[in-house]
Amino acid sequence: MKLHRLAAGLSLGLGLACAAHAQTTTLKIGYATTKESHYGVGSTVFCDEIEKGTQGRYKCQHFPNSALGGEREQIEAVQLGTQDLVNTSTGPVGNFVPEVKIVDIPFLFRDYDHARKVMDGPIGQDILSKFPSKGIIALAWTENGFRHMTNSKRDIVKPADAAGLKMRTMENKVHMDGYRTFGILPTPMAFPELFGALQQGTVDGQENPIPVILSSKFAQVQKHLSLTGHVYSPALLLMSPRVWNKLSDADKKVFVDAARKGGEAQRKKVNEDENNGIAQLEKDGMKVTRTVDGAAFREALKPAYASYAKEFGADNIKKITDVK
Ligand code: EAX
Repeated sequence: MKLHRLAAGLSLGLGLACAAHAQTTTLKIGYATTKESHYGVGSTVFCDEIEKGTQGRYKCQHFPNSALGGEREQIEAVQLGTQDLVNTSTGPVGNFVPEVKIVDIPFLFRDYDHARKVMDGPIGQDILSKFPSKGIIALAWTENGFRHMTNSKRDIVKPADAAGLKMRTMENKVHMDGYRTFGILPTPMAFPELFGALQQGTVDGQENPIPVILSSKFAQVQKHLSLTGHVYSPALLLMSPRVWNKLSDADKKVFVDAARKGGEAQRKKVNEDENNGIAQLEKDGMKVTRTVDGAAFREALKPAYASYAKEFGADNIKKITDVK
């Protein structure tokens, strides 16, 4: 009799385990930098939260270090449904959702507090609502950080120092138009190609937040770092509607809450990298120019601002700069 009961217990347990296993959906999440970077930290918190909040029915498989391609490629894959999630800077996003482009304007945000207030407030949340009609679900804002210039040739204090440098930029017209007013020769390039291009000298420099410069080890191929902080680079956790549309309302709430928690963790990591990263980059051999002539960069940018005002509306730009 005992054997019979044991067999019944085992088959029940096995059945439950299989049922549970059968219900587990593994989602592919990609991002540009390492699993230990700000994108990896934010993505890990998001993934832990959805696994917890769905009792293990959803979990992630990470693809760090641009394993699934550049950010534009990954956004396209999410739109097509061949990739489930991407944690990406807004760099290429404006090519899919034009309403995002306004937040890429150079010197638009005063500091991190201002930027985060805008993204978490009505302006930023309204931008997220523009994604579904373009076949992408924007779960939450995460964060890349304020961008600084690096190059192999010279210190940059004022625009004249940057003039003539061949600088890699993201595939982002708002950035490129702005950087041209500094006299820079902008060269748009997908992130995965950047380290090699810097190593071979195909470009003289690039611009990225400290967390990216750190985790991508740009100190190995760039001598000069100038803390220009010329652009705030927001980031987004984007999801494929293919997966989103299958979620129950309760699970949708779990995913959005998890993405917000991931964004908070990512911002915390950006803060840490901003506080400790510059000293680390100096230790790694970079020559850091801490004080740049911000007023001269803003002055140089004025012609681009005229076209930004025409494209986005001066009142819409003012709504962002007025956020206290
Ligand atoms: O999102 O392409 C870039 O320079 C981005 O800042 C990088 O991929 C991190």
